[in-house]
Amino acid sequence: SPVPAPAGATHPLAIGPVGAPEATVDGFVAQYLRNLNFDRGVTLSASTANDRFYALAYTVRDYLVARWLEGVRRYRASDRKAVCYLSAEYLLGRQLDNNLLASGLSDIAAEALAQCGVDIEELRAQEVEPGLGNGGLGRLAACFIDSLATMSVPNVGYGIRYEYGIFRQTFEDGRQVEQPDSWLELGSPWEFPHPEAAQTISFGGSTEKYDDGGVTRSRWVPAWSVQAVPYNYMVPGYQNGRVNTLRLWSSRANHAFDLSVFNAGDYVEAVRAQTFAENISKVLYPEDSTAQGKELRLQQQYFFVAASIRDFIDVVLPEDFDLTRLPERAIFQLNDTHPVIGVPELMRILVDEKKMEWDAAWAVTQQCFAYTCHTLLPEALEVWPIDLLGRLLPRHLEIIYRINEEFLLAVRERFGDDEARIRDMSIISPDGAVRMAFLATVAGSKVNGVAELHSQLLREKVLPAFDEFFPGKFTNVTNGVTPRRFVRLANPELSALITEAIGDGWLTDLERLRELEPFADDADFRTAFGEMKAANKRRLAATLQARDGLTIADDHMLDVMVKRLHEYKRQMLKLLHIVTAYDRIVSGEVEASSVPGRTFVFGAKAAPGYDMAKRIIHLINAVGSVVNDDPRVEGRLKVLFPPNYNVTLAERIIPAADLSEQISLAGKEASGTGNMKFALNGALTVGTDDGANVEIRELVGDDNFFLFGMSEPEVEALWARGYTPAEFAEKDAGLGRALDLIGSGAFSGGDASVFAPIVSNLMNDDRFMVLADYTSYIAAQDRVDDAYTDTAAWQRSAVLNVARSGFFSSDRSMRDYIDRIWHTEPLG
Ligand code: F58
Repeated sequence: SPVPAPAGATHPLAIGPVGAPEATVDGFVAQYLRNLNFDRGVTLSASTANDRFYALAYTVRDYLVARWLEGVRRYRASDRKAVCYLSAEYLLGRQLDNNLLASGLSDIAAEALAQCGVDIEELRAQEVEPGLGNGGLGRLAACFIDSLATMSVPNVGYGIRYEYGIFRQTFEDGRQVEQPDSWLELGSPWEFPHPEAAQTISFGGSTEKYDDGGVTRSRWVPAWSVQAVPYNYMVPGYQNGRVNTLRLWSSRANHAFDLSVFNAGDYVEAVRAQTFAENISKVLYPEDSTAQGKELRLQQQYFFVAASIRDFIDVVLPEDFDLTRLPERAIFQLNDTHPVIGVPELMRILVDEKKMEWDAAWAVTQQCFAYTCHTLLPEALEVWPIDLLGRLLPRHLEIIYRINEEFLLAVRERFGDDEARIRDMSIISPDGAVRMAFLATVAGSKVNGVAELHSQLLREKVLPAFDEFFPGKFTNVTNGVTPRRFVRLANPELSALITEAIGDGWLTDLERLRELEPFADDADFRTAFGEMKAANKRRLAATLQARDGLTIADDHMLDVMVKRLHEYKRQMLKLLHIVTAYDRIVSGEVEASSVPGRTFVFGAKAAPGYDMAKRIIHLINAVGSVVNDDPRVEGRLKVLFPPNYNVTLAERIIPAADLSEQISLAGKEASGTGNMKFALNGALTVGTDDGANVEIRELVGDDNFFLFGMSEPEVEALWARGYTPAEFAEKDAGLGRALDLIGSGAFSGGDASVFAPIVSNLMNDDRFMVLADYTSYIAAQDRVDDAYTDTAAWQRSAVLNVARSGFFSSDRSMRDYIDRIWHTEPLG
């Protein structure tokens, strides 16, 4: 934050931020060399690639800083409401190109570095992406803050600066091995640490009542505390001169605390305490869809949320701000339940510290929070055992009890003493755990799902009693993705084609892609489009060659499934298709030479403790090595599984894809956002009616989408009738053979035991109904093969996918949140 000039400062430069360097090639060169010399302490000729990358990042930063500081100053002088986005994850991806693009410096930087004889490609490769998220949820947060900056909406993204982000995946004998992601090893040029602005965050202890001038009040007497050190990151809008802030917290030992132990003479204990404190922000939990009640996780959640709320109240808002008016200045958006402990924290601040009446505090709190739910899987809904929560945050537990008491009283007033209903709606579950989604729903001014179908199911199936009790509280905001990163940066060729056809402006008004529709019938445009795809495939081929030694054939259709490995996403269904295609060739049912060439690309990390997911990863690799090496296949089918799928790799793979696999069991994928990125890059989707696939299909049209599988009501009906997967294996001979091949050891050197658990799980349990959707999936894939032979028709569909996917910009998502949930305005 900008420090006001000391009283008595008379130099004109001391008043505001110092201006940015001149935005010319010469200006850039000078600043770049200055940074190399003064910041890295090296000359160009003696510099390492890391020095050169750092100096470049610092130079880009230098251009953005003045706008950033000016924006912060203007925001503070205004009385605008800010969006405080609370998210335990931000999956940012590399920053260099994004920041160059946002600041309009891409061409200047390229020319400047060329004049210095520096290879910008080499420097790009130096950047380690901050993988501070698991998957969709974390990437969504990153897209949202990009959009808010681009729309000039005041926003602070709050989160955790994990020292280790999502693990680095390697394969050993086809099995996943996790390595720590030490992304900070060479430093991180984009961050601004502020150790002097650390906050004290307390834990444990007990509560007590005390007499406050005749009023009995409660207060928390914590047992231990840590420091939360803010690290600021700039979030530049796209060429609009706006720069918002992402503030991530890092934990550090509390010096006062240390000292007492030092004085007691226990040096080792003091150091241990320090390590303990620093553990809080040490590592991102890699579970992507199960909520584990781990104490450290709750510590992380409270740590960042408490620091963030305090930061906004004490640092961002003016001193002595009247907190009854907090809703006019802040909306705390809860990205899933991870930050929900912020609800009792704000109550504690208002009631215990600011001595507000409970009802007044509750009115403020309810207006200040809104909650986004990202799942439907019951195992992903967070609950915290009351003993754990009470031990770590005793005062918060008391506050939660009181919130629940008053809420249930209101339920009784409305519905009478309907005990079953009371039990179903209680924030405290019958087995003694705090249901965080319930707490968020009771406290939030709005609750939203992330796609139409998901929001509907959330209302009708997961929280129907709450929907009835709080009419109008539930709403939908369909997810979106930032076109700056996922079209402009990831796919410059497509971007150039679009701009040539419809002019610029579409990058900040993505619905304008509609104007491309007529070009779908323009043969020249389609040819150019095909050349774009081919160029992107070559670029991907070069990346995979250099990165993993993998090769892709030019003339193959690229069929891509990239996302976290989870049974509900059904990578197994994709594998069964591949095994079937392989079986058709080796059994002689089809001639290899008549099979259209296809390369299947997987990217997927499995949660380290998720056994079945890890087995499936092993199976993908095993099928890959057999299929790729079998001469009978004549190279018509190829399976590639580059390890360590991340944002950087996504940016290469998505623009090259022909076919996008979105094949979750209907009713399980909340939205998906990869599905949107593929459609925007001109891949056709083969998908179920699930999550945002439904909206994609509605927009691009049935002719340009390969739909298969049961609908959500059909899934429900089959469950209700009783699902016996083995029956499906009997009915479809192809399915039976594929399962036999896997189960008999054909992909494990004859050792049937390796993959037998997968087959037995499918035959006997199959929670996500892979076998029930197999026949329909294979039929859809046969339609895909047919369609791909008609290049003109395929490309027409691909162009229409691009033209009709403008809705999926995260700018539109932000507009929806702003209009229906946040009621904020841009700061012009
Ligand atoms: C994802 N959730 C949804 N959770 O699965 C996906 O459908 C949706 O598009 C996306 O959110 C954005 O709304 C998701 O990524 C996680 O990674 C959590 C991490 C922390 C533990 C619980 C899951």
